Amino acid sequence: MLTPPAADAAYLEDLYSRFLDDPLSVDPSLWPVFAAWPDSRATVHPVRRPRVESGTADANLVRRSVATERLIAAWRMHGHLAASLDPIGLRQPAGHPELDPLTHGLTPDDMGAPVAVTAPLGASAATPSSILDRLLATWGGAFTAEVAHLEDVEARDWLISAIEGDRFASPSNDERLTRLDGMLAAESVEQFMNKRFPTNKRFGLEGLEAMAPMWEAMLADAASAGVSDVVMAPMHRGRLTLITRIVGKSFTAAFSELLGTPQVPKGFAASSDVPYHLGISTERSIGGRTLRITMPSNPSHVELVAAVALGKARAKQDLLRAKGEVDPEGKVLPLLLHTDGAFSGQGVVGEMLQLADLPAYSVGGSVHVISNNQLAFTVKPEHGRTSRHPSDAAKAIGAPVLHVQADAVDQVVRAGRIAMAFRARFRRDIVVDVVGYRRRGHNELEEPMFTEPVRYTHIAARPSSPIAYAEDCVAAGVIDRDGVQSIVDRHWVALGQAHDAAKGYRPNTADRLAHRWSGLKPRGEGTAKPTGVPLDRLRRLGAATVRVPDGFDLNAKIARQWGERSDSLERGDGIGFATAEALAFASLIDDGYGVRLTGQDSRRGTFSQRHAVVFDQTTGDEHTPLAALASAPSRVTVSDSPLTEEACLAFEYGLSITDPDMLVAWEAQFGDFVNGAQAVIDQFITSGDDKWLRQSGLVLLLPHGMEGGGPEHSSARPERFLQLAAGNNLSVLACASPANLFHALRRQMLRPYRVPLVALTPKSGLRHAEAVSSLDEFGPGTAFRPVIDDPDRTTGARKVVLVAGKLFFDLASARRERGMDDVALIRVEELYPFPEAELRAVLAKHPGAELVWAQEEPENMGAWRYIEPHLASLRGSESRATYCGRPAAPSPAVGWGAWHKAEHAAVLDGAFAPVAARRRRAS
Ligand SMILES: Cc1ncc(C[n+]2csc(CCOP(=O)(O)OP(=O)(O)O)c2C)c(N)n1
Repeated sequence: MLTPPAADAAYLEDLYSRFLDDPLSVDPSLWPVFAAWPDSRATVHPVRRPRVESGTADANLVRRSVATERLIAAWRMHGHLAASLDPIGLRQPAGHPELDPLTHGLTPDDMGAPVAVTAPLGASAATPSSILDRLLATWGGAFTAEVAHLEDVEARDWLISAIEGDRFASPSNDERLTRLDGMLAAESVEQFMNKRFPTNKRFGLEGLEAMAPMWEAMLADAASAGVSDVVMAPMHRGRLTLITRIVGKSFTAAFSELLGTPQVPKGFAASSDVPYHLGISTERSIGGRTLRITMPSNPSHVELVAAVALGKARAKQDLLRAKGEVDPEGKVLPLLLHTDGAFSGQGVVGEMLQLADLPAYSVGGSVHVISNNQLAFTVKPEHGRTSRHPSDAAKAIGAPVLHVQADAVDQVVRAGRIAMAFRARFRRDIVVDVVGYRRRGHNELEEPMFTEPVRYTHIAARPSSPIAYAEDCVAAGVIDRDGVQSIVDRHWVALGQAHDAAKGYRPNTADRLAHRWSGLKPRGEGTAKPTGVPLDRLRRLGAATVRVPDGFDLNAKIARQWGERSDSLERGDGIGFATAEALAFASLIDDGYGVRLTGQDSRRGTFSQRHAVVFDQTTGDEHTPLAALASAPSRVTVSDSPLTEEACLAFEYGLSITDPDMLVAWEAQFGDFVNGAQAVIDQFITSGDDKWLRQSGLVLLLPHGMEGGGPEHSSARPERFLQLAAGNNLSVLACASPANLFHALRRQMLRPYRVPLVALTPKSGLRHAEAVSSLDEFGPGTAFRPVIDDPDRTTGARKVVLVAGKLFFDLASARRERGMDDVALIRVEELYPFPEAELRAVLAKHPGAELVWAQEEPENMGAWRYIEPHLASLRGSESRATYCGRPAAPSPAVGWGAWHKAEHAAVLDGAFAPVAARRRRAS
């Protein structure tokens, strides 16, 4: 290699640096000399193309150099298509024409000739041939990456430099020994399981054991970078190794779970979950530092838990922020584990990735690791996705992707370490795709030869990944065979001992309400602190919700709306839903709680009712009046959300199970759209405490009501929530009283436990003249009223109509029109828990009255089928309640306005008609 001559070194250095900046600025005869100099300053320095006359020697040099530049760029962009990622070797790399020197006009004769380019680090000479060798070694082997799509040039060049500069590529013997130990430990766990738990599903790690030393190295790097909390999103693959060896659960506890022993004291009521869904929180000491590792429990539904983990990470960061931590993102790391079929297949992954850089959701970047065994149960990649790699969705957010072949153990660890270093430096998402195989079936009970005979014949003939690595280590003199055997023996002895101990292992406490939650009680125990607030405080807080900085150019319509709010507070009556909600939030913040509200258009409010964030009409500056009440900025968030329900709701759930002192509310744009997150509702929100003993006080605000909006702007499907309600797992409300919504929101924080609240919220009711409360109803001594008696007919009614939500106002006006004051209209504001005592007391005041349940929804929807048995048990079979509402229908609402009106009129008529007439109509 040419090096600068001793004489005139400074002059040459100067020329060299000018050459690096612009080759045209130096004599072309120096290009080959300078091109071969080692350049520590830049590996990807742009070299502008010189203008020279064609046909000369210089012209050939330029042609070769330009072509070589293209070749280098092509490898940095498409090298992943040439990499050997399949350890079995059955899936050949796709290749790409631009990886071929000939495509760029480089002939065999050119390959040994000098070129004037800044060669990749490690190229032995500045010739196309040496450069190609280096490109092949760095991008086309067992490790490769996709970085060309990064817009951030510094981040891209850092990665190229790490890759071409062989960062973390030379482990010491001690490091290799540690890795070998991790590999053999993983293999021992799997084999032990095979022997002792042959019929348990375990979703083995075999074929991807290199993940174990990679995870361990990643945690070590996190600890040494100052991370104190790692929030891990788990996955099913390799779960037992992950939770024991990496997260730190004892093998005794893990085996006890696998033996089917309940992990709660005798007599404890909870529905529980299968062992491979159970999360854990541990503290590990790594390299002299303590790392808290949190792994939330997860349902079978793949990938949902990743968004939950993100929400947890954000909550932890926000709590640190509120305590004055200047770099909470440096302290809390989301490490999200995925599997290949799930990552490419599940839509929630794309939704979750899109949260990465949004102010209300960002966590300073997540490290994603995909366990890619190239099969999803029995589905092969060619049937499971169109994209080249399972990781391709991550490129949409500009995340770099490192691909690595799983049998190249040191490269796998290297990939994990580069990802950690990248996140630590750039605070952005990065993906590691570990491509291996699955030694057995999807779980250990199924036969892979049914669908993958060729692949599995090859797999059966291969040594396991840990054994192959052990052989490498023996060959390299890192350890001898006896040493390997003694590692294996040590693991087997430990596993055997843990298994013996597991047989007698009985936890005497349930894992719940720890740490930040220790002041809370189990669900349903104890009563709420008073939710009423002194009236002068309410007026003060109400004023704060409409305060803007001096000189703020407030929109005139909002100013008018806010003026009405101020007037109503001053007068002490006419307080509508928007003000009630603002008072609930403001008073909770004033009490010291955090408040977070997100949803599509939630800052303004779908119905232009909220204006929790206002915008200066001249400058566009935004202002959040509630924030002024907060003890720290991170305790109040009002944010619009992306147009997703599933990932957003999962994220908010993650926040809600982490910070019990934050009212976390998510609002559907219309309640109808909440079903996009049905899996989150089923698997986490309604059942999480029952399965995993993790409480959530999440609030779902779901605009609901049949107002002619058609099938998808009418119903939040209350029937579904009511079907999911059991064991006090939820509150389901349909408030017609603004004061009641105020109390319900406050109750979420003021009761001694947390349960989710599903509130059907008004649409037209937001501006309904009668949908108002007086200030007194918010004051001291007032509380949430599950049932509101009829002030106009308190006793002796001929008929009692029970109703939830805004239909009450329509019925009240229909009653006035008809002059039927012998009918009592009772509002059932809380549908679940069923307010049995309150209803019994009210009904007792109308002995012998005909009882009607009125609803707007079709008979197979709404609350009827849920509430009818409850009413039957209240009244006995003699005087069962009858139904008044729309007939059963497949779709919740009609589309034509005229039909809607006719249906609505029929519901109102029916409520006041004699029973027989209503029966006639129904038939
Ligand atoms: C949403 C959802 N659909 C289907 C399943 C059933 N299921 C569990 S694992 C699995 C295959 C997952 O394949 P992959 O993501 O590649 O992970 P691997 O098991 O191969 O490691 C399927 C279909 C599920 N758990 N969740």
